[in-house]
Amino acid sequence: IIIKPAGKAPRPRVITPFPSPKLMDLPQFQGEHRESLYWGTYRPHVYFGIRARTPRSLVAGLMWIGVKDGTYHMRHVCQDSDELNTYGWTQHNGRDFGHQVLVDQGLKLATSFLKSKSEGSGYGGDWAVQIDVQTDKSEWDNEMLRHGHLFFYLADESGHVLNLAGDTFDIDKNSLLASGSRSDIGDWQLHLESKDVLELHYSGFRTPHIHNLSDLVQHNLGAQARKFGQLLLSDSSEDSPNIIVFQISASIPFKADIAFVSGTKVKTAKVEERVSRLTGASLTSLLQDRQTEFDIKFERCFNVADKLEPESTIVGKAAIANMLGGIGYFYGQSKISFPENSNLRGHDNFISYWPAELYTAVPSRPFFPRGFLWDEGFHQLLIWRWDIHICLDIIGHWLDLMNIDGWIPREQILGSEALSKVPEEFVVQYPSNGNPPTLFLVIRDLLDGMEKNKFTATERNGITSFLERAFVRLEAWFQWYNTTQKGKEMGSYYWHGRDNKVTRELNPKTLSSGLDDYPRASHPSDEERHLDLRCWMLLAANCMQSITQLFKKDNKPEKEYGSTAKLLSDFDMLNQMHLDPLVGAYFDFGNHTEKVRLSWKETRVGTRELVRDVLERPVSRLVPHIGYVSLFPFMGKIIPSDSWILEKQLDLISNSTVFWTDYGLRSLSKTSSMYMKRNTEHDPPYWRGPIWMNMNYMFLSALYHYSEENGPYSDRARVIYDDLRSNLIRNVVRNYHQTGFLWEQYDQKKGKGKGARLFTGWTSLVLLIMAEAYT
Ligand code: 6A9
Repeated sequence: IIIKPAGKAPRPRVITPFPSPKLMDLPQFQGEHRESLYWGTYRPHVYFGIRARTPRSLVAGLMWIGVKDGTYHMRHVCQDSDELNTYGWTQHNGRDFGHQVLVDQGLKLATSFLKSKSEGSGYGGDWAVQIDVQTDKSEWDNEMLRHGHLFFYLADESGHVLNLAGDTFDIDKNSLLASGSRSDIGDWQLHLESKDVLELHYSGFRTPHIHNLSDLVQHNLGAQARKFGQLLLSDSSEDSPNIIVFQISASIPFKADIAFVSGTKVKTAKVEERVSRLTGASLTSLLQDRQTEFDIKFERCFNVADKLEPESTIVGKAAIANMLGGIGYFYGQSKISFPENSNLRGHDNFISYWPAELYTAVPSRPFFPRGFLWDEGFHQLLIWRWDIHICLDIIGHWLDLMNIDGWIPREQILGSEALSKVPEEFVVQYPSNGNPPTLFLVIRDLLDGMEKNKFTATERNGITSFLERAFVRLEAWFQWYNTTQKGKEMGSYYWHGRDNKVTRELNPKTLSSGLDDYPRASHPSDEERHLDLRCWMLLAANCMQSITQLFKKDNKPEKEYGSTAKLLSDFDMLNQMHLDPLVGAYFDFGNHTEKVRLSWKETRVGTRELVRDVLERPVSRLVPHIGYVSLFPFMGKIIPSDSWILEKQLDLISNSTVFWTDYGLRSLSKTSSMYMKRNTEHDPPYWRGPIWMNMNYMFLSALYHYSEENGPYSDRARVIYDDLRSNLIRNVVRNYHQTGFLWEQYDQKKGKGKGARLFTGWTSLVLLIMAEAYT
């Protein structure tokens, strides 16, 4: 009998938080730590944006007018269609400094961000922005680029009124633009300084919706432009504005320094002193110091100085800078499919998760500016080496998103700004679906680092108390996979949630695996055994066992994880379940036929559709596609170093009709029947050929491991390792310099960057490849 508390409906399990103390309430995340990370460039979806790590923040951002094909365009939210030649952070330390370069046709902008806490500052300290505007030499007589127009805005998400300093501005006399007051930071002021002659205009708005700021400004400008044929804001404001936009116009080149100071009410606030420190020559020199510090820390963390050519070092720095500069803070509620087992993929069958914060690195600022669970594990492989406290803070946020069943939603779309970037049909998350538990990769690294004394005493304590509190959540997470994703046979697992009623997909997708359209059994069933998931489970079990040993908890759970780890690393059992000894390769198992194709059918009179045709009854068997999944046992370093099977893996890897290309290992063998096949009329191949950096990093890690092991194949592993490593680095570096971007994946034929550009999530692992720093 469930006893309901009077008047309250029971909360559905799926939206019930995991009932244990939150990681983010740990002392290490309070006090100085929390304050030091308060303000940041935590709005990665805009070209330049600032906010604080609080649900309803004061936010700042930048827009500018770009010129393309003889017309003006407003730039604000990162959009691929803007076709910037390049943009991204060349330096960023994740805390108090960043430098970004943006090239918009003939226009070149640089945005620098700096934080500083001085005597008198309010909570979180002060910050400054330096914006540098130039044109390319070739555009010096382009009339349209004679003047530059920047729009710097402040918006208060909690609706507080922002006070304009005046009706007109003469910043030579008075640098104050606006002021206000908030409970978190006290009174604040915004100042503008420049050596150049600036023309200043403004507009104020009152609205609760700040995610369509671009429209607001554009409408206002548009109205003016029609009236006066000019691109100037109207110098007007609605009553009690919570958004104010300052238009800064000047002839190019020019620089503008913006200083935000808080705690200004106090007598001893020394506002003038702080503003002058955060603008002009003083700001420039502070920025230079931080640049130097960034370079020194880069070398200290990654040790690449004598390993790399200068053009590779530039890419390595861009990789870590964009990873850190791509960290965002989000607040909101996920939409969860409900009822949980509903197969209706309608928009109304959802329930809201509890309101939650997420501090996370995003995979791609223009395309996927939000959190993704398995991407995060890869991100942290870089971030922990740079700043362990940021790393723990991010992982802590993710673990706090766990529900009472031990489930963490895979994709986090929190808040209206994040939501505005996602088509409706992709928003709802399914509680039956997982995603690879890559956070265990990081935890393994941290445990390993502690054993090898890589951390200072404080860092060590931080990691230990983190893991101590995380333990019950990690246990629940492990159990969630171990129970909900288990297969029919002992020691087998499969990704649940594949659709077995498809009529259009060539092969039903497995989004939860992270490998989306990577081909699996043609007919999803509970007989399936997914090799990748089994290997992830071994990683998780090993990790859980190590943590238990670390804390010497009572022996019972240790035995349990130990026995799961033992079961899953049993080589004979693995081979029995997944190896085809004739090919020497590992495969999924399931209900499968190779005789599936897409063909055009007349469905209604006059409409032709591409539908799935199954030409043969599927049978239970190994699923014969050689690709990334086949290499998981190798990647997991499960294969004994003297085994003939290891030799076979090296054969497959170095075989250019199977994995090998001059640009990295391709995701699916050319010999697979699904190689480069579309999944539907509208779904081009994704994980069916192209080269992905996260997996290549893992394979390099294994090659490196086997090259160091005693065994008959260590020399061969070394040779392959060296070739693969230099192929990957060369190709990513070449693409970066040719196109201005890191890419989501790389084409296996010519090495060309593909998919989302400015993908600075796991592609940034190229830096760890440069540094030869492996998990
Ligand atoms: C689609 C369309 C504006 C796909 O990097 C994030 C994920 C990976 O976790 C996954 O392994 N990417 C990989 O296969 C991108 C997923 C984007 C899904 C959202 C909505 C919006 O387009």
